[in-house]
Amino acid sequence: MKIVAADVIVTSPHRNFVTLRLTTEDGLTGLGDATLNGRELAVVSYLRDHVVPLLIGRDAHRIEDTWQFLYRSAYWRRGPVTMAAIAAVDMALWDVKGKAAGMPVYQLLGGASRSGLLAYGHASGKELPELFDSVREHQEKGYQAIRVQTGVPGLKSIYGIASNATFDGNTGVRYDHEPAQRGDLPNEEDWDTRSYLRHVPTVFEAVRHEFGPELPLLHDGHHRMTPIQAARLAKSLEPYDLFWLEDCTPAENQEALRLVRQHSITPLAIGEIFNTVWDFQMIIREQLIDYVRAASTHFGGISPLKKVMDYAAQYQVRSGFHGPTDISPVGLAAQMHVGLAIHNFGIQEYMQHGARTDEVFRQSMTFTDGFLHPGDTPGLGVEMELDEAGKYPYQRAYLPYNRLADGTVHDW
Ligand code: GCO
Ligand code: MG
Repeated sequence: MKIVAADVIVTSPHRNFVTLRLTTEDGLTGLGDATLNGRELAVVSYLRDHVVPLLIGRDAHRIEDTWQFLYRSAYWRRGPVTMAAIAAVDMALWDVKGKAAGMPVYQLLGGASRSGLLAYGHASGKELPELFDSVREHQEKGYQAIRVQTGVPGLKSIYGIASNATFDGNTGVRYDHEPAQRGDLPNEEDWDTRSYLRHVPTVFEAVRHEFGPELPLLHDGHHRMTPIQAARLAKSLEPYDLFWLEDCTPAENQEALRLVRQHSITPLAIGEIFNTVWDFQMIIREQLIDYVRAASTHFGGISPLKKVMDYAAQYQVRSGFHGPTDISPVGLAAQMHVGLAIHNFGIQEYMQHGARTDEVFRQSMTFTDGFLHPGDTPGLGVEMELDEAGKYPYQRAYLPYNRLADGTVHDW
């Protein structure tokens, strides 16, 4: 089943998405997500200029061989641009294979291990009343697990707060909580770790007091702490029984997690900016994390996601795949198929795309009573409306950055 066309489609219904669309000689199509938030066009070039010529004429059935060929023949390993490009090819090939077999991709991965995927959404508010409203809104939409982010006294703008959110009156969906700003230059935010460390435990105490002990709560540290600061935060949050504390230290310093573990039993999740199975090797083997935060899109696709989870299963480490709105509906579908099939599923992040995005990407997935299901349409269950996509040309967008009070650039 030869690949006869490979098109790279860029569209920006609410934010930029990069999608690879493969067509085979018998007319089957497959989609793959190649979106790298804030650096989208680098992946477009990697695909168009370097990968597409290698795909034409290849057998679409040979997923593993194509993955290994793209990874090894490039010689230059890893990195988000390379791995997003390979991810898109891998997902598109699984999509094609599912369609050829007449089965949803999760069937090809071993079949369903559960009836649905527990999802968590992003509640946020600058102050407590706003945050409580946001938690309630999420509960009304069915969410049974909720991530909590708040403002910090003295800081004007901080990661994870829906200050720029827009509200879709038709669907009741709030979207674009995510930090990417359309425009010519990135937004500058401010940061003060001491103030953050003092404030966050008081927020979780208030949330537990308001919503009780049952509701699973999550929090994202977004790589901003030193090892000892992260250990302090993880320890101080223990009374509030978090489902997980995410990205408490910078992703490059994996050994930092040893120190956090020595001090705390708060479960840890990491890996949304990791690119390969190898990035997880040591921290899974030493049981320094509890949840794998990899995304299908920045991690080389479905094939490596399944591999890392099979490895993690030996250490009772579970999945918590990265599902913000900058993962397209195609990337999200890829994660849902893996999550449904593996035994060691934990939770799926699900922020919800806006109505315009849903018109560009028609999806078979469902979200019912807090549980996701990818649907039973053959392949990934996502089709792209090309005319709709064509209405929204690329718009330059940057992620923000932080400075400390003395002007030093800091992780945001
Ligand atoms: C998350 C992530 C996102 C990232 C975003 C950057 O936990 O969902 O931290 O919010 O900031 O994906 O593009
Ligand atoms: Mg995160």
